[in-house]
Amino acid sequence: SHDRTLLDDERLLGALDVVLETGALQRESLDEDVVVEYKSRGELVTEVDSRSQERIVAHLRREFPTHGVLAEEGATADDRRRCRWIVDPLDGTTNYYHGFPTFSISVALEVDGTLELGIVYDVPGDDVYTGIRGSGAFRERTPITVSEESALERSLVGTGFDVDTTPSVETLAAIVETTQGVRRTGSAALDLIHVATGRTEGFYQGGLSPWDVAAGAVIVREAGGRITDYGGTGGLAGLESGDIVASNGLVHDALRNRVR
Ligand code: 2AM
Ligand code: CA
Ligand code: CA
Ligand code: CA
Repeated sequence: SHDRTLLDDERLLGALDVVLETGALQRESLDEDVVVEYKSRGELVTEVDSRSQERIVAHLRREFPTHGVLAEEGATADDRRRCRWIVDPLDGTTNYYHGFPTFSISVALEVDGTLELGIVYDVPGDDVYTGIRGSGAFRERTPITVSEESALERSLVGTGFDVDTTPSVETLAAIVETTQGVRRTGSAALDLIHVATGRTEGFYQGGLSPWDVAAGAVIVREAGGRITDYGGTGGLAGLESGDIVASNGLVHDALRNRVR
C-alpha cells in the first residue's frame, strides 16, 4: 500500500491495507442480495456493514494492541485509551443497499483528544484520501486543496439529512436560494472529501456521529479548509454535537449563518 500514499506513517500504513481490502470485498458484493436489518425506516444495516467492521476492528486490534476502537456497529472496546481509532466500516449504507455507487470507509486516529490522521476510501471510485495533522492531505499520491471561491452565490454546497426526523426545510431553502446548487450524496465522509478536494465549497449536516466525521475532518483541515459546529466552534465541537459545517474557510461564516 506504500504506493497508494505519499504519507509514510506507520499508523496510517498499519490501517491502510485492511481498508483497501475491505473496500474490495464491498465492491464485489455490491450487486449481490445482502441481508438487511432496519434500525429505523431511514437507517439500514447490512451484513456487509457488520462483516466489514469485524474485519477492520480485528486488524486494528492485532496491529495496535494498546489502542482502543470506537466503531459504528457496536463492537466498541477500550475506547477511552490514549489512542483510539474511530471507524465507520461503510458510510452510505442506504446507497450501498440500493446499488447506488456512492459510499466509503472512514477510519481516523485520535490521540489524547486530538484527531491525528484520517483515511477515507471512496470504494466505488477506488480512490484513497489521507490526511495527517501537520503533513497535508492527499488523493492517492497527489496533494489536495480546498476551493478558492469566496462567494456563497458561486458555491456548490453538500448536505444530508436524517429521513427519520424532519429535516430543516427552512435551512435547505435558504441554502438553495443563496448558492449555485446543493448536492446530497448519502455519504457524509465523501461529502467532506468533496470539500477537501474543492469540488464543493461547503457542507453542512446535523445529527451525525463521530465515525461519520472524524477522518474527513482531518483531511478537510489539512487541505486548508475549516470544520466547526453550527455555532462556529472548531476542534472536536462538531464531532461532539454531530452538527457540522465544513468549508473552504472563505464561505464558512456566510454558510454557517444560514444553517439552523
Ligand atoms: P451511514 O450510512 O454510515 O449510516 C447520509 O445522509 C449520511 O448520514 C451517511 O453518512 C450516514 O451514515 C449518515 N447518518 C448518520 N445518522 C443517520 C441516520 N440516522 N439515518 C441515515 N443516515 C445517517
Ligand atoms: Ca448507519
Ligand atoms: Ca456513517
Ligand atoms: Ca456506517
